[in-house]
Amino acid sequence: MLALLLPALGAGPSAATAAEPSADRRAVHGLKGEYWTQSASGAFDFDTLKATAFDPALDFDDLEPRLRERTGQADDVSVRWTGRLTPEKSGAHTFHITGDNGFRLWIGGDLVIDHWVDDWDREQTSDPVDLKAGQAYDIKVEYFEHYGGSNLHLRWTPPGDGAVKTAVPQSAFTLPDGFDYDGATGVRVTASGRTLRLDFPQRLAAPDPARFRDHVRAVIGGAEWPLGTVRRDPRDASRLLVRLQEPVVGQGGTADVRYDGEGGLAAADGRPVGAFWTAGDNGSTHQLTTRWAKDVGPRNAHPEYPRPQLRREKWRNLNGTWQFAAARKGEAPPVGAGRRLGERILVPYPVESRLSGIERHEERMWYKRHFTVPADWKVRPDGSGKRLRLHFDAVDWRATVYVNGQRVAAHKGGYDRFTADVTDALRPGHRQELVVGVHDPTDKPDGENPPVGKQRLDPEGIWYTPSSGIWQTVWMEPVAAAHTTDVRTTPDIRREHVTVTARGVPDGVPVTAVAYDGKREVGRATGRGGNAFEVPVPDPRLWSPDDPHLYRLKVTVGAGRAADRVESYFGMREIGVETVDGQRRMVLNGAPVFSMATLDQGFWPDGLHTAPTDEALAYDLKAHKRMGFNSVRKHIKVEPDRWFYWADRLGLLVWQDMPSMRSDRTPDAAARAQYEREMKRMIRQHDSHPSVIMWVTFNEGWGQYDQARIADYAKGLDPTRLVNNMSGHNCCGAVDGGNGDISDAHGYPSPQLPEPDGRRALVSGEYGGLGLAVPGHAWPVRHSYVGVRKERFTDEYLAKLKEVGALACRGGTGAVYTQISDVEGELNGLLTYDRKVLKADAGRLKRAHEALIRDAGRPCAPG
Ligand SMILES: [Ca+2]
Ligand SMILES: [Ca+2]
Ligand SMILES: [Ca+2]
Repeated sequence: MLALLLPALGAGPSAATAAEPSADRRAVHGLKGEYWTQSASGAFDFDTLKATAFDPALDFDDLEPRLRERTGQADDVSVRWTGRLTPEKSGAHTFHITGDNGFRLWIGGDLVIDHWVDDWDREQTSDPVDLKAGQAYDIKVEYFEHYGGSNLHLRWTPPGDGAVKTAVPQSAFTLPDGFDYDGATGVRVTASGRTLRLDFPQRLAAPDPARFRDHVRAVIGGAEWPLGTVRRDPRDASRLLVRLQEPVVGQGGTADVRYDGEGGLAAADGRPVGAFWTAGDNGSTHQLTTRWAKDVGPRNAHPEYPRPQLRREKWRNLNGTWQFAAARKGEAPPVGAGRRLGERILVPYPVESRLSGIERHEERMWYKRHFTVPADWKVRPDGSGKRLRLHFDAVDWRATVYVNGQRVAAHKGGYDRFTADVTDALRPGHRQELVVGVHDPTDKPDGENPPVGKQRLDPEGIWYTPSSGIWQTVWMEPVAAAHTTDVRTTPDIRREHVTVTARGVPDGVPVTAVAYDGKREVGRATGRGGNAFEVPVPDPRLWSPDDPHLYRLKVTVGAGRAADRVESYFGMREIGVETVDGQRRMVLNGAPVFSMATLDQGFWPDGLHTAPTDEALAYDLKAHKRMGFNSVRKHIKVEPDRWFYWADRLGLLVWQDMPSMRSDRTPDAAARAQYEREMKRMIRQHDSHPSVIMWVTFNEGWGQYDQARIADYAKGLDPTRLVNNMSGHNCCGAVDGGNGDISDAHGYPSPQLPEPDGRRALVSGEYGGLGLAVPGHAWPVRHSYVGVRKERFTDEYLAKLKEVGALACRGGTGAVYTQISDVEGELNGLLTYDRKVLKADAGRLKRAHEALIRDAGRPCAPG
């Protein structure tokens, strides 16, 4: 029914509301801008006046479009803004300007900032200027743009304790005498994100909606927005309401509105309203949500078995609703029946996420719940039965765990599983109390500088909202006293066996491993304790992206009824670097392979670090396959085991980054030691996945130190995989450790390759970054490498892929397109942040990727 009603709202001019004289003109807030060209490049003068226009305030991130529109050129332009400034408070006001390029400011005729200098983005601050509340002062700002980018921001710090520096608001400005303006003065996207409100200084005649709409453009959050019906506000004749066809996401940004004066808009007295170009706020509170969010609830919060490579029959998931409270440093743990916590959180969604139900940042917090141990688990502290192990698959960053008031675990590291044997803390016949304390400093200036990846307390551009606290599954299981904590499997395709190590098994205890292809047993062997032994896999069916074949592995520790029985899986594959046709190349199972990946950051609009569901977790990987990628680079984040399980099953080659520390700080000794501990744990936890082919130990110099030693350390921990010591060693002050198996350069938008060193294989570890905002599915733009039009997106993508192909002929053996999905205000995904829109033609990409992967394995044609 709604669809039928909507056109009626925008029906043509109404005769019922007669035009009234515009006697009640409102005061117009804003400034008069004169746009001039200069007499010569570098003259920085006011030579020829090209246009006079209304500007609501001086808070321009990008002046280029306005300069071009108003003067015909975007360089060698000067602007003079004049008007009146009326402060709300009396006292000393300090003014601040940053700009690209020069500027100066007069208040009440006095020159208070003079920076007529050809530089950029160097803030200038005035001496305090004494102003009286309610009194209007003349204000004049002059500005010149030389070349390149251009921006200007006028801010002030009003008097009073606790006053903060803010943009001088539009409400403080009024137009100078003699400058008449009849266009929109106020612009706002309303809370629903569905309506654009335009306020005018006079009453309007009812507009002709279709005609007006054809002559007005709105760029909201950096994206051209599709406009729906237009009507005059029935309650305010000086206001237009424009329906937005897609909802605007409420994450800041501005609405920029232009009208060319040809759309028939007129004041109530019939005088036409002239062209205008103005801007205002995004007041939307609408948020992006994935299709999976509706499936999430206390009984459906990642219920799947969380450790696919070490399965036991009995287990219990402890995700769901927990008690929650913010915590203070040094606070005693809230143990005991009298200490209920005031809030509820849905585990395992990070506290900042909407799915958690809390949706705010906390640096310190308490989690609490109770659990019971099933009687048939036969858990007994006296040695006659099983032990109970409690698993936290990831808690960012420092966690302390109490069971019935007894401290059972303390762990630092935000991306790895930790486990406690809690048997001795259990109370017989009672429900058990579980309390978890968390401290997560993220990138706090005086914090511990842990590995954080892209998390920032003050997110902007390529840095995103942090995830704190429990963010992966919490669960428990009964185990035999002698049991394995981790089954490591290392395939050897030449000697046709898999090496099995049952970590954690006490010395001398027998360990039997049997490998199956489907139901058919292919080999078995027995070892002892935690020592490696070989299980034959004759004539193996090799694992590859084209045929991700997995073998099952059953492992028995000990014998008889007390034995520990687990099931795992492995893939038979080999990765290396060899010389092929004179070039160092990545080689999979003895044949050259071109590793074509996306940059995959694993952020979600509703769950942040935690995918809403397991289906969502698999979705991005399936999207890779659908588009013909054979690889994925998991960028400075470590996913749950189930993500690797999906990569193993679907057939993707994983480049796994170590999450970096802060990019703007050299880590101290403690932070370095912690980085190495967390890297070791990452490698050990994921060193049996056939999908993982590469460890990336640093990225673009972020938190870098001892590059060569760290790469060697990773290689020593896992000699069967490749090590990339510095992805993007050509970028941003990064230092190439010179070692490892891979040499990696970044380029935007075109891919680049490092110079060959005759030893390492060359990759383009990041390229692309084609930006496209899809209205209704995007945050306002905060960062974009290159803007691309929607209808050109696939062509532009394929043009860059062609360059990847050309580099493959010069020795390129892998490439990583930035990126699989938009993340917050970084809109360069193939998918939107909510995963609802694929920007490219999947079929064309698939064909092109398959051709590249096929041809890159062959010698290149000369030329
Ligand atoms: Ca400039
Ligand atoms: Ca320019
Ligand atoms: Ca965090």
